[in-house]
Parts: sequence; C-alpha cells; structure tokens
Amino acid sequence: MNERTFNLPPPASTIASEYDALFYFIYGLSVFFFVIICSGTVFFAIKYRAKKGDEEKLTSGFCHSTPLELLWSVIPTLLMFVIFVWGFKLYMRYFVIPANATEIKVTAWQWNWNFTYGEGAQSNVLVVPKGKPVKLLMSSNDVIHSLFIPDFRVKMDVLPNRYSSMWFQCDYEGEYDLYCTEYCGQQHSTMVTRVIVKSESDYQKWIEENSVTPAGDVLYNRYGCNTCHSLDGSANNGPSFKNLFGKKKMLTDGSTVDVDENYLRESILNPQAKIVKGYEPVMPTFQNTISDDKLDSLILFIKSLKEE
Ligand code: HEC
Ligand SMILES: [Cu+2]
Repeated sequence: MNERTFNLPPPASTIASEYDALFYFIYGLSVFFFVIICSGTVFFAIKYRAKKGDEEKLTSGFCHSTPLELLWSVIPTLLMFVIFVWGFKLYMRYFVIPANATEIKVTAWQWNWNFTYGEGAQSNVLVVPKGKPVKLLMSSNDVIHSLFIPDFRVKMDVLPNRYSSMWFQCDYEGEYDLYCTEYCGQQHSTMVTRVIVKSESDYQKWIEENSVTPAGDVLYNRYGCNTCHSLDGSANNGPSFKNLFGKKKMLTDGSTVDVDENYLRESILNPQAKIVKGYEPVMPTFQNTISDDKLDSLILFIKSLKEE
C-alpha cells in the first residue's frame, strides 16, 4: 500500500519522470491561472460592487482594450503551443516501440490476466527484465479492458478481435501494481495483479523454470543439432542419431563406450570428453545453453530414434 499523497506515485519507468514533468507543468499552470482568475473575480466584484446611491453612475461605455486582448490571446496561445510540442514528443516516445523490446503477449478476460512469454512460459503476474524495453502485445477474449501500471505511467486499452500494444522500461527491481482500468463487468475490481521486475539473469532463469519444454525434435532443430547430425543414418559432420541409443561406440583413444543416457548427456554437455572414432572434435558445448529439462527432452528424442 502506497502512502497517501496528493502527488503521483514515485516514477518507476524510464518514461515516468518525463511524463510527470509535463503533468506537473500543466498542473502548476492550471493552479496559477485558477488562483489569478478566481482571486481577480472576487477582488473586482467587491471593489466595484454597486453601493447605495450608485444607481445613477452606471459603467462608462468602456468595453474594449486591444493591448489587453492581445495579451490574453497571445500568452495562452504560446502556452498551448508549449504543451502541444512537449506532449507530442512524449507521445511519440511512448507510441514508437523500440525494435529490441522483449515481447510479452497479454490476454485479458473477465476477470483475469494471462501473460505468455517466448519459449511458452505463462503466468498471471507480469514478469519482466530490469533495464530492458518490454513490449506488451495485448488482446481480450471478451469485452474491452485496459491495462494500467500506475508506477510506470503507462496505460492502454485491451480489445477483443484485435491487438493493441505499448512498451515500457523499468530500471528498478521490485513489484508494482497492475490493474484493469476499464469498467468491464461485475468483478472488474478484482482484475488486479503485479508486475515483477527481475534482473536480466533472474528473468532468464524464471523463463527457463516456467517454460513448457518443447519436444526433442523441436530442440534438435532449434539448437542446430540438425546441421551435424542426421536422423536417417547418413553420416554428416557428426554421427547420425538413428539407432544410436544402445550401441557400442569406438572412441579415438581406442576404448569403447555403451551409448546410454549418461553418455548422451555427457556428449551434449561436454563433447570433448569422449570423441567418437572417425570424427573431429568440432561439436560445441551446450553446457550453458541447454537446461536439464531440455536435455531430458533431447535424450528422449534420441532414444525414440532406435528401431526395435
Ligand atoms: C558443429 C557440428 C555439431 C553440432 C552443431 C552438434 N554436434 Fe553433436 N557431434 C558432432 C561431432 C563431430 C560428434 C562426434 C565427435 C565427438 O564425439 O565429439 C558429435 C557427437 C555427438 C554425440 C555422440 C554421438 C555418438 O555417436 O557417440 C551426441 C549424443 C551428440 N553429438 C549430440 C548432439 C546434440 C544433441 C546436438 C544439438 C544440441 C549436437 N550434438 C550438435 C558435431 C556436432
Ligand atoms: Cu477488465
């Protein structure tokens, strides 16, 4: 719960303080003119009020002052122009999404949020990396909703049957409120969740942990195993995966090895440990690129290529 204040919550995105500067400029301007106009009105109403016996001396015919009218036309016009240019620049910055932004798909429905990340991870809190632009690609399954993150000063309608998008970048790890700000039915007020900003490495770890593991054949192509290993028994840069599991393999040092799960695991994580006879030690290590669950998936795939 934020402490109660008349001000906006502390700015937490890269655009928020720019937005605040413009907001407080307009706010200050409004207060300034409100005070001048109201106090002027009261002051003159009292000063020039009709007293007893004043009925005779009604106002002179004085009704026009060119310098005064120019003054109250030109000054507001200039101020409007400042607000327009300033606002337009900020609007463009908010509207043009950086090309390198991490894209997250947002789905809204009565009365919940779902966030889908690359690699198939999903969540109902929005998890984003710190210090990187994030693009939200949004759509709704039913009525119009609107996604609002007050601390980031970003807000955009979420519509059925089409995509809307917006972006932000947050440079501080932490948790922030996110809620629907378009009245969307009875339980609209429960469409509340959190944005969790994690460091780049924690974010990657979180994505890994929450990803649905793709099938081994998908990984075989994604990690480029297909460029060196065939599935049909033909030799390539590397040995074929066909009927590999359960074989005995000759190694360059003259020893032999049984191809079991542990050998497969070692071959992928530490390819230089055992070099298959007749091949060059050119396979790159996948030590830091392939997580355990993906390794399981790949090994399962290689096992499935064994013909009974
Ligand atoms: C740049 C080519 C290249 C890529 C890419 C590559 N490998 Fe290899 N791989 C080889 C070579 C060459 C060998 C044989 C020499 C050795 O044992 O290191 C080999 C050996 C293996 C072995 C042992 C095979 C046997 O017959 O004993 C396995 C298992 C293996 N690779 C799995 C993979 C997987 C899984 C991937 C993808 C994640 C992959 N490799 C990507 C070149 C590659
Ligand atoms: Cu809603």
